[in-house]
Amino acid sequence: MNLEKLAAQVAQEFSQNYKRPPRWLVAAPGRVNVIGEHTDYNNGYVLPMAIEYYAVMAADRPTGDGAVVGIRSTAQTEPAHIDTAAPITPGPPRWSNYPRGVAAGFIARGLNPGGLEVWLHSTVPLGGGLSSSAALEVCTATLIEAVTGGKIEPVEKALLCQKAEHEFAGVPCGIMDQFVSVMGREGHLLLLDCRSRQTELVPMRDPSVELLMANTNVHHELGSGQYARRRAQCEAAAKILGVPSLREASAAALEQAKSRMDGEVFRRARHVIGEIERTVQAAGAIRASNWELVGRLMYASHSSLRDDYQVSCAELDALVEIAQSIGLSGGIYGCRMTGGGFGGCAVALVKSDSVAAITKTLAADYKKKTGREATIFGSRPAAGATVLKP
Ligand code: GAF
Repeated sequence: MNLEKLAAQVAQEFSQNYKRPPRWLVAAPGRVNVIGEHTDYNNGYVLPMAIEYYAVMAADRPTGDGAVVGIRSTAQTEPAHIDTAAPITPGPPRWSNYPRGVAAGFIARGLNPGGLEVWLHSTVPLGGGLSSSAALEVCTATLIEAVTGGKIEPVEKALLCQKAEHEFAGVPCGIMDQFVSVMGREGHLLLLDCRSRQTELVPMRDPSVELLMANTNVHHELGSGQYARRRAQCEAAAKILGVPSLREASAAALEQAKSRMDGEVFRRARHVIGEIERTVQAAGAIRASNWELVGRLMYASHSSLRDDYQVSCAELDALVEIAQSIGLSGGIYGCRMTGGGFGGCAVALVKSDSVAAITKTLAADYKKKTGREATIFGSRPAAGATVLKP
């Protein structure tokens, strides 16, 4: 569903629930990462794009007095109540911690939204590795900007949302998801240097290729501790190598330090160093429309995430294996897991005229291999967060 249609639907849902039209309407997209996985918190490069799946919020002031932001959602049975007149702390329900953390960040900057009635509808699949949580954070931030009239710089806005995830959701994530949800641009991928925080838009408008997402429908969960463990292992490797982060490390230096490192820590670092290199190469290959090279880099990324970083799972591996067996003759250039891992989605670079056939084979073979249903969908590169009303 395109954003205008979705926004009209969410406005209508607000009207049905609150018996008046919304005063504000805002949206923030999810993302798919084309390549550069688990590199953001190592100061490396990432190459994601915003997708045409969004968290949308419709809002108005409450009819009575009060400083509570009440959020009701299509996907959650329990509403969120955030009292903006008192210090905001993490609390139930769990999903409310994303908007809570963002509201706290704005209030700390002197931008208090006051009381609101909010209707939330998100089309970003939850737990699909497509940044449903960053979309929710950035959507909340965009709403508070609209309500207070206090626009903050895009980089600051993304960092505020990342902080909310660290401090309220307890996930020590990097900066990729929030940056692309804020700064995505239609028709472009976002090459983000996570050390300098500089961004470069990489056009992706060739009509002969598309990105397809395939959701394993295995729920991914970053709060489980595996993510934090990987991050700590990378920091341990950097320490042994005597560099501030793995961005400053080379494959040769890592090889030399092998005997001084735990085997698992070595493999984690080998993934990150290789993946940073692959990401830079992929950006160049996309600029040159060298789709075969992009595809090879995506497969290499997946193998490294599966074997060295160990964040894949049997279902993601199954999707990539099926993609490989369909091959270039069937229209697939490359495929890899995307996002944090342990479930969620794979992303494939495919020939546009093969999408229908690929979707059919991928779904059927995935069912045969795993007994599960895959959800397969495409997206063009979308724009970042927007205010749709007023
Ligand atoms: C999750 C995190 F939120 C990102 O910051 C990033 O580290 C990603 O996993 C892995 O590349 O989406």
